Amino acid sequence: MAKTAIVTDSTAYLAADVREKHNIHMIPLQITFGLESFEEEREVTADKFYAKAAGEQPKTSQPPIGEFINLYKKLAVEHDEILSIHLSSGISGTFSGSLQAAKLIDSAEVFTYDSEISCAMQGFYVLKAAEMAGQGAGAQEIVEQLEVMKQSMRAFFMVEDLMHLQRGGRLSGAQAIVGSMLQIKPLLHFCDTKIVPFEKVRTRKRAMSRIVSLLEEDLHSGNAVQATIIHANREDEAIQWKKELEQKFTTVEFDISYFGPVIGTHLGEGSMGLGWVKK
Ligand code: MYR
Repeated sequence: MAKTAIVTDSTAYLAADVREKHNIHMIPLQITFGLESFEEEREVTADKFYAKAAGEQPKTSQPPIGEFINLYKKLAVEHDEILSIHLSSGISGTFSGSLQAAKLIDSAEVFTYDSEISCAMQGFYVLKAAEMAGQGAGAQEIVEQLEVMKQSMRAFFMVEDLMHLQRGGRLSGAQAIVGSMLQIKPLLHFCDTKIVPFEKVRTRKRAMSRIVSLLEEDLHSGNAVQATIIHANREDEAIQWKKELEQKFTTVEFDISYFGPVIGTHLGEGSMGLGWVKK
């Protein structure tokens, strides 16, 4: 039986007790306000972040490579393999940092996995990996299972103001809609590791109902799915949406998660999304 350690970063937004229960190790990305930097989830959490960000524009950065090296070395003492699962390589240098650090470790084999997404959907992969590692699976076997999951992983989200994504340079393929951008709320999704507009939608209500119809389409193809609503400081709205979704889709298991400080910096307060994966 292999002894495999599971590592992720803070943007999976897995609560500390969940990480502890499943032996998941977390490396934080960083948030900078002025000259002060904070480790996400350890020193700055979503509850205080949005109020602070309203007054001062934060910046984000990937974890320093030393963080990966130190953690991998520590885990290598008691594990044969390490599987490090990160937010999409198309929006952050975090995955590339983990890859570089992996090459410097020789006392255990380090596998790195590009989730090609982020937030609760990255968390789906991490929890699956931790479950399999707990049953003695090796990293290669786990990665094969994550690749199967990737085929049914979908997430759509909308922002209140595209300026945050534009300013951070994380919106790709937007040229086509740039002229009318101010009047619309484009539905966004990931394509080939990057965030691109999926469809132009005029209002928040229509964007949310379009997401619901996309989920419905997937259910018609016979998939039993687990789904998560993700919100940027809009908990009441998320709870209300969850109630409506649960009434409409009685076979789907819904959960609520959040866009934490790093992702919230790039999406802005009020953003909302729904992601799902085949069970
Ligand atoms: C860094 O500084 O390396 C972090 C950059 C993070 C960019 C985040 C862009 C928005 C991601 C939206 C994820 C939505 C998942 C459903």
